[in-house]
Amino acid sequence: MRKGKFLTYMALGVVGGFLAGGFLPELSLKTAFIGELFLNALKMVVLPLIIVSIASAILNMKTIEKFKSVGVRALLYYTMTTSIAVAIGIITVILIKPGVGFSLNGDSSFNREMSFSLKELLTNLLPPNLFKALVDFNVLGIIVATMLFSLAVLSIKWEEKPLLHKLISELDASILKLTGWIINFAPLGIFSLIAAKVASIGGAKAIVPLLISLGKYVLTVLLALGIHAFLILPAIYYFFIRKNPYAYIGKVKEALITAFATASSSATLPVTLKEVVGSGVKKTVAEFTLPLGATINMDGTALYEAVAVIFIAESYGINLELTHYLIIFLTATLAAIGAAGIPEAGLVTMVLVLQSVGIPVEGIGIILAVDWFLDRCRTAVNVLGDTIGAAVISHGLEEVKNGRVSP
Ligand code: DAS
Repeated sequence: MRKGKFLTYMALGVVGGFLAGGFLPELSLKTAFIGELFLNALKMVVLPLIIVSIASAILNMKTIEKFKSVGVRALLYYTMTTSIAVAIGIITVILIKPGVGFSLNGDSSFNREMSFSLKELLTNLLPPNLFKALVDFNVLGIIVATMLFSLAVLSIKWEEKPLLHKLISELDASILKLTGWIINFAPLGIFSLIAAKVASIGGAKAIVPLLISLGKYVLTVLLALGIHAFLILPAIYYFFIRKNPYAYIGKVKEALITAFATASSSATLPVTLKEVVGSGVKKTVAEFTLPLGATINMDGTALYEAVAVIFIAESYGINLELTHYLIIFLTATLAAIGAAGIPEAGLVTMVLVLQSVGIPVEGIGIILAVDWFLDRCRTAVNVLGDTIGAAVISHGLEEVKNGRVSP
């Protein structure tokens, strides 16, 4: 569906959802199954999306040597910055509490007793039964298994095996195509979810409190994204490169604007590549790290998923404990690694984070009204993280090459 039309339909879905939920509550509740269908479609595609997204990122490293020389550095750097982003998000939403005071009715069958044992977490790293890992949504085990299998394929020089290369490339393309179809369904799904949600929380009289709560939520996300984008990432750039980070950000501003306009890190890639290389980052490093980053380095998405999930919990009146925050921290970081660089990918993978702590997935219905806007903001932060990552990794490799630091 064309971008402009999609946006129009999304706006119609949001406005229509509020009006229908406010003034036709019975009908809205009767047609809630349409929204359920949309959520089921998101749940259906989220694991295949995560698997092919990570596999293609690793396989596009071409050789195991490249993985060892640059890939490991990049993965460690991306994990560090994404974890920091999630921490920023969690701290910001805990301090502001945008969802507190606004009560969502509905069956929040929230499992309070959540065990977070480090031992269990580590044993889940290598799932003894892959099918059970998929059924149990063991995100960590699925991601580790995907990485290991992908590295094995990388090590047998898959690029020289046309059949295998074609199979994997086509699989990646088809899952992204399916995800795109589901996202095209979003305006109708959003209409139904918002209408049912507004109807279930009191109809017309609930619209204003919901909009106020959403306003606080948007400000919370923007504040957290702003802290990460304009304080943390520049500080990381300066820490490694000792140059003015804001001068560098000025050189890549076209990529950030394109990311906001397209809501897609992958679609922005050509602009990102041109500007990063134009800023002086080595071409070979940029051509390696930027496509990788566009797929697995999503600081904005990870931060956003943590804030959104905690906001939904607050809106349900769910009091999270430390264990839940730890699980949200981990799954938001991992889910973002699996999100693809396409519009609304963060909405798809957020299903995992909600399910990891037993928060009702239909709670997504209250944030859909503003997700089309926040998707743009988080995509711009994702791309900023990729550009800074490329510069830092390139600088680090130069330092190793010049013998100033040990490899
Ligand atoms: N739109 C995604 C991207 O392209 C981010 C997201 O959906 O969270 O980076």
